[in-house]
Amino acid sequence: MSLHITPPQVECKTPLVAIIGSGNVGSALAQRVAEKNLADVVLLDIAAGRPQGIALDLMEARGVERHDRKITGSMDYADIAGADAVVITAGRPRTPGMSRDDLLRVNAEIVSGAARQVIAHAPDAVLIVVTNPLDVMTHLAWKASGLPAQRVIGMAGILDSARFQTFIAMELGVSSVDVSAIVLGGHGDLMVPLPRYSTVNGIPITDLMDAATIERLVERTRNGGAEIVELLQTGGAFYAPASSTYVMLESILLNRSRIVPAAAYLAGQYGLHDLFIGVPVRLSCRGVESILELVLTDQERLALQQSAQSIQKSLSQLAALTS
Ligand code: A3D
Repeated sequence: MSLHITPPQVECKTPLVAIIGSGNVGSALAQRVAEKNLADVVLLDIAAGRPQGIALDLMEARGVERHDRKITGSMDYADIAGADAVVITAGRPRTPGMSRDDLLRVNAEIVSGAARQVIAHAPDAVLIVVTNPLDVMTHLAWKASGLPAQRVIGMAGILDSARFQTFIAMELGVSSVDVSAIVLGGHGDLMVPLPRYSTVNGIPITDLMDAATIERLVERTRNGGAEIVELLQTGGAFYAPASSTYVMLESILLNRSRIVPAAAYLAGQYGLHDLFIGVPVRLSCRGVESILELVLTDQERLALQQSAQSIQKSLSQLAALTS
């Protein structure tokens, strides 16, 4: 032996993302975070062997994918210590015919339990919630964790907007890259796609398509999750949800200040109080740096209020179920 490479004497701190739930969304997200070299990843699950197996599989791809991120799998929350961001994907996905609200009770317990563990082991992390029903689960995670509202955010708006963006691009036969779309409101049937604020390279889609075509794309967007559930039959979407969550993580960990729609806590903005709902936010290392209040028409404002009422109803239902 003529050459000797000395192992590093001091471990440097690399950003760490903990993902609670190593199912379809969690494992796709872990792959994206690691392969884009954003952060090391801890995958946590209650299913014995699954987080460890996914982590080892992803580790074995490192040489091929040419990155140095460490991916570990665990069933022990102690291993998320030091996480800069934690993503909760733990829960049950929808099955055909099941509404997001059917998931309410079963996922409420899972998410609240996870949020309590997060605060115990990674108290400085920004918390992103993905589990459905999204807006209600984000509210529960905030309550259970006791974190400032700024540091708890729900992922849905980027995904819903990405679906709208895709359908607009497909309809017009243009590149998705040139389409910018925005969807506000809760992640449910009453979500609020905003055609007036959706553009193709700056041109509002209201100048490019007639009202009936836009309404058809809006409906397909509202039904975007269910369309994939019907096709897959054994679970929900996970690639686009993982990509969307990645955008949030990147803006937080790299302090990029991206303006994205996400479920944030409202205290009077848009005339709404004490609930999490999808609005445009500026995401920085501190979480939600600020909330942007778009100028809405009466119709758009009403649609947002109806979406908010449906979230409030689920919150009250849940309170009644658990009292
Ligand atoms: P799935 O592949 O079933 O993964 C869920 C994982 O959570 C499984 O591996 C379970 O073992 C694990 N799990 C269950 N309970 C616990 C617990 N107490 N602690 C830790 N892990 C646990 O589902 P999925 O990855 O397809 O979806 C996960 C969640 O995200 C579901 O609630 C979906 O409805 C939701 N989801 C939301 C969006 C949004 O846009 C908001 C998109 C896609 C999925």
